[in-house]
Amino acid sequence: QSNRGLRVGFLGAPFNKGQRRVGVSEGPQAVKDTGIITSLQDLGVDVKDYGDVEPDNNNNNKPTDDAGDSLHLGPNGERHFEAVLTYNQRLSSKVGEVLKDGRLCVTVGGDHSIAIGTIHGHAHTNPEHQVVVLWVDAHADLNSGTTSPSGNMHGMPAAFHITNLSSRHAKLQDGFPQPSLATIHLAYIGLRDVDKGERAFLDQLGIVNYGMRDVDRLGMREVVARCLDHLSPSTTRPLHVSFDIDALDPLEAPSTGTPVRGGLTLREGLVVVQEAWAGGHMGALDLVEVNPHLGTPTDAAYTAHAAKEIIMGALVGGYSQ
Ligand code: 6HN
Ligand code: MN
Ligand code: MN
Ligand code: MN
Repeated sequence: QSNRGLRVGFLGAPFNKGQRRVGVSEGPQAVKDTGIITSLQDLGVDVKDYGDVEPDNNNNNKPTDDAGDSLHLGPNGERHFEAVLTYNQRLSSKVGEVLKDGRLCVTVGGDHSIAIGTIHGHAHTNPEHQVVVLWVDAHADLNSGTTSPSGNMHGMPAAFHITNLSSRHAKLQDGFPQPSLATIHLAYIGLRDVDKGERAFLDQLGIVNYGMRDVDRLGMREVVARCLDHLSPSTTRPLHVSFDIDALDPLEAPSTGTPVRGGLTLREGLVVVQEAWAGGHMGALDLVEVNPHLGTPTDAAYTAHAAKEIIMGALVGGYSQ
């Protein structure tokens, strides 16, 4: 497979209000600082940088639970409910723009609440196509306001897209975000910190999910093969990969807000994205939760490098390994 002809659009989503830690809004710049765009161009990929979708107000990157900063809770205690949704509505349009330009859309976060907008944009740009989603994460991000232990909306984005769950969330006045996925259109890899309410949704709805024990028993090649077989991406079923860097073990990606030990090696993460690449039909990729403020500068650079490797693996497969 040659990279010639591959057209990619890069979007930064420096958004931090889906969680409480400073610095995740600097994720896009940290990943760009790895030289990823030049590296892709060197491999013959046509990359266009669309810049950042700027939040209206990131509070100058102050802690999002700072005293004096109004939380603007949603009807079920979702923190910064309206700020998260209005940002994602703009992000969704921008993702649509990139896709309409005929480019695979890579969105670098920012916290994982940005997947409300990226998946919405992907799903609604081609409404006759059914987007299918591979969610790679230590967490299921399937909470509703009522099941969430934290109120942080980065723990909720998947739930907005599932038709059977979206009614648990309030919407903006104009109905945003409209759900786009049946339960069979989503599969998880890497889970190891799932909340009680999320586990109940996974079980009740029968959502395909492979946790770390499954990876141990089956091996990653088998796990990803089963997920792709289930989702069966095609020309008319574009694949959306939403990759939370905390799917990787904290030894591989220390600079992230909700690290959970016992995670994927970088090699296992690469198996996921390289197999997704090999199958073709990837329409969009999210890479989220890189927080260069956490850990040492060495940790931050190491984490950004892991993010670069994952993105490159998804776009150009085993380009060097
Ligand atoms: N992420 N399940 C926890 C919560 O607060 O809902 C953690 C969510 C983490 C979200 O890592 O994208
Ligand atoms: Mn705030
Ligand atoms: Mn996570
Ligand atoms: Mn996540």
